[in-house]
Formats: sequence, C-alpha cells, structure tokens
Amino acid sequence: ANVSPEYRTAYHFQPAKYWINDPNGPVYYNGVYHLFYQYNPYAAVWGNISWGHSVSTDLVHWTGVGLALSPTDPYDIDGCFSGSITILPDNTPVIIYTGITSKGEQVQNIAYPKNVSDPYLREWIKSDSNPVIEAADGVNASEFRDPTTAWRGRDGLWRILIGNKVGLGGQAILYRSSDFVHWVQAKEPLHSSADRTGVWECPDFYSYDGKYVLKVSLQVNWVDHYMLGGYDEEKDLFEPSEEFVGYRNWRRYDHGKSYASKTFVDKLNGRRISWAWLNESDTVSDAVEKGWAGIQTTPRVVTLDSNGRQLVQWPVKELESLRKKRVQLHDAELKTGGLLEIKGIRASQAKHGLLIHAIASFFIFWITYADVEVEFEVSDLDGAEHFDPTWLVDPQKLCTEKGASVQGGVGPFGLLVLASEDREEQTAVYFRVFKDHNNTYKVLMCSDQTRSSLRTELDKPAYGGFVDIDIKKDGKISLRTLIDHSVVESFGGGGRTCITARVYPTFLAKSDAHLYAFNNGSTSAKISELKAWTMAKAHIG
Ligand code: DQQ
Repeated sequence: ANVSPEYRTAYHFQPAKYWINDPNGPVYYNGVYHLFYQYNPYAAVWGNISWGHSVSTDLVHWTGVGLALSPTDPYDIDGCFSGSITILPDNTPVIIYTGITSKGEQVQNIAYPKNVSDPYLREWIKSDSNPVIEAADGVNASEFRDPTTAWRGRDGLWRILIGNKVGLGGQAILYRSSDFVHWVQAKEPLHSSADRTGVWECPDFYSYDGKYVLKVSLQVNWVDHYMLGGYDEEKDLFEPSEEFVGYRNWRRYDHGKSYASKTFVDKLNGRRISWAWLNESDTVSDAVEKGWAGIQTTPRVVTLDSNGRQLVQWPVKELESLRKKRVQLHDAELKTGGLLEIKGIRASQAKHGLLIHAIASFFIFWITYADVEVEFEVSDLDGAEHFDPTWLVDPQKLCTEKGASVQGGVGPFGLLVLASEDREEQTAVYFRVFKDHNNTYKVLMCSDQTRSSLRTELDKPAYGGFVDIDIKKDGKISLRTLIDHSVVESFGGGGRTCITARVYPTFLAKSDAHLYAFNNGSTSAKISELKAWTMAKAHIG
C-alpha cells in the first residue's frame, strides 16, 4: 500500500523506471533539447551507473532514446559518472564525463555522437584517446570528477573544471586544451577552500555581464551552494566577492532536497536553464517495490537578481502550456486562524472554530498536480515577532521550531498542499515576518514536511530560507508552488528563495488532495491574488 502509482509525477521528469540521479550534459542542439542523467538500467537503487538520455522539443514532453553511455571499458568499467556537453566550433557536441576505472580511480573521458545528423544523437562513440585526463601525482584520484561544460579563453584554449577534495576542503581544478583531447592542468585551481566542505561535486561556472557564478554540490549537507564574484581571465582565478567569502556565506540554489544541479545555455531562447536531481524521501525498500527512484526539478531559468546579490530561478514558461482549468481569488482576507479551501462552489462557513472563506468557481478534484501562484499582502507589520540575529545562520532550524501551527505575529501564512480531507496529512509552505532590532524586517520561508505523511519511516524535515525582499516597501510576498504527486517545488519572492520537497502522503493511494490557504499569525493577512491551475499530464520518460 506504500507504493501507489499515484506517487509518479505528471510533469516532473522521470524515466519510465529505475534509479536516476544527477542531470548530465543538458544541451540544445539542432532544434532538440537533450537531457542525460545518471541512471541504473537494472534497478531502482544507485549502481551500474550509465547515462540515460531523453529528448524534447519543448522542455515539457520527453522521450527516452536509450543509453548514451554504459560502463564498458577499463577506463569506465565501474561507472560513467557525471559530466557535461560542449559544442565544438565545427558544431560537433562532445561529452566529457568521469569514468571509474577497475582500480576505483576517477578519470575523465570523452565521447562523440556516432552520427551528428541523427536528430536525437542516440549513439555515442567513446574516444580511443580515453582516458583523456588522469589525476596528477598528489591529486586525490578517488575524489576527482564531474567535468564542467568548457569555455574558451582569449588565447583560444578550452577550459574545464574538475571537482576535487584537498585536505578537508575542496577545489575546482582547471584544465586547458587546444583540441579537447590533450589537457594540461593549470598550476592553480580556479578556486579552492580550506573550509570543511569536503569534495566539490558537480561544479558549474558561468557569468552574467561580468559577474561570475561558481556553484558546487557538497556532501556535507547535500546542498548546492554558490558564490558570486569576479574572474581574472589572465590568471584564470575566481575571486568571490566579499559577502561570499567563507563557506558559511555561500548561498543555496534550493533549500530543500535538490542536488547536483547543472545549467546550460538555451541558444534558441537566449537563457540559462538549470536542472537538479530530487532524491527520494521514502525508503530503499519502497523504491525497490515501486520500481523507480529519483526525479528532476522542473527546468528553471536562472538569472541574476537586479540587486546583483543573488540568483533568481523560475520554471521555464513552456511549463505553463500544461495549465488547464483555473481557479482565481481576489482580495480574500485571511483572518487570524483563518483557513480557506481553494476549490469549488462553497459559501463562507465556520468549521472547527476556524473561519473559512471559500470563494469558488467550480468543484473538481484536481490538486494532486497543480500550479499555484499566490500573492500575500501584509499592510500591518507592527505585530511582527522579534528577530534574534543568531537565527540568521540556520533558517532550517527556525522553520523546525516554528512550524506552521506555531502561532506567530505576522505569519505564519501560506498554503497547505497535498492535504487529506481531514488535514491529518499536509505539507505547509509558508512565510513568517520578523522585526529586526534596527527596525528592518526579515522574511522567512518554510516548507514543513513533518505532517506530510502519517508514515514515520520517511524523511520529513522542515526546510527553510530567508527571502531577500523589502517587505516594508513592497507590502507583498509572492509564492509559486508546483505540486506534483510526490513533489512540492516552491518559489518565494519571485524565485529568490526556492525550496523543493519530496512527500509521500498515504491518502493519495485512495483519494485526491486538497489545497488550502491559512494564516496562523495574530495579524490578518490578505490574499491579493491567487491563481491555481490544474495541470495536464506531460509525456515524460
Ligand atoms: N553523483 C555522480 C558523481 C557525482 C555525484 C555519481 C553527485 O559523478 O559527484 O552518480 O550526486
């Protein structure tokens, strides 16, 4: 009963069956988007790591086209680990990936399409020159992986980064090449840190108008962190700007269960798009029984915030083509203790002592996969709880202590998604506003999974992050939540803070989900606008 088909996603990418993890080599080539991913072709657990491959013309509907890489040769016999694609000047795409050798060492290999005129690039030929990079003496060869997409310097040489561990910290080793086959290690890494970050997995490096982003995935907390800074092209060094110095000051792509993200440039639409792996929150035995494990985030456009201080992510607009019926609300007041069910035709009514205003247009069961955009208006900030500056370092802890049912001043208000009819199971995505000592305000965003399922053996944390907006000036906070069976992907403040969670409510096996807006603050809040769409099922696989 724990393995209902209802947990499979309707529009978040997953293959037809078995295990997936990191997105690999995303690229737009000759009219087709390609997504490769770490894949086990034999089981729903990590192992036999190969590159699965799916293609799409719209980033919404995907077709599996078989394995691009399998462990076949001495230089990758124990796994074809993560890597990237670069398009060479003669318009040939080349894969560079990490192979695990029979000795357990990590080396870098390349592969070319067998036939570039196959629109799906189904078959890939590994180079006779493999491995093209082996760890130099003194470099930790068992933590030496995940080559980036290459870029070319003014000297015409290709450059890539390889993630590595040095001491207890990590580094992004830089290599240069004139032909993509012969690579020379630079004297200095592009960047390194002696902080206890451990190995830097899946580095990613790119820029916006001279401002550079270095992203690394860290096993210390299974989170993707990034720094903003400058890149000295002469010296080939990345220097984080002051506010990003020290690993504690790096920012997060996503505060939830999202890892090993990778971006690519969509040449068709001139935008940078990111994918990331969403691991499971259920048990290994469930995965085996279900026959699948792991999904991807929605493809997100990544931009630099106008304040230059952080990245902003937003699902690609193509996803909106799946939006079907819409429910809309305007100026709905959420009084203290208020709970508002977003659904069909119901008049306002009081239930369990809670004030319910339900405004409606039609009644259908549909909230199992939906796209919800809501804007909360808070005009009165006087009642905001006092902010303790020590809370800044650990928003997740704050969300754990101040759950959705813990009464506050301004907030908590937000959405209850994937809720059972009796609300015994529910995932709360919400905000709380605090007043700092110097009369500025801090906005906390949480995704609280502690009540997402009655099952106790699941991973059900509360996640949290601060939202960098000026609530006093704006008077509004926006939230977009993509609900999709076993995933809740949320964007606060227009995508400034992202939190993605995996949830396994038991009721989904038998009945449909409900959606509510709530306010447990002592100050009333208003929904200035809410739009919720039922989604069509995408073709994924
Ligand atoms: N997953 C891959 C590695 C990478 C890790 C192996 C990150 O290449 O470092 O499946 O999730």
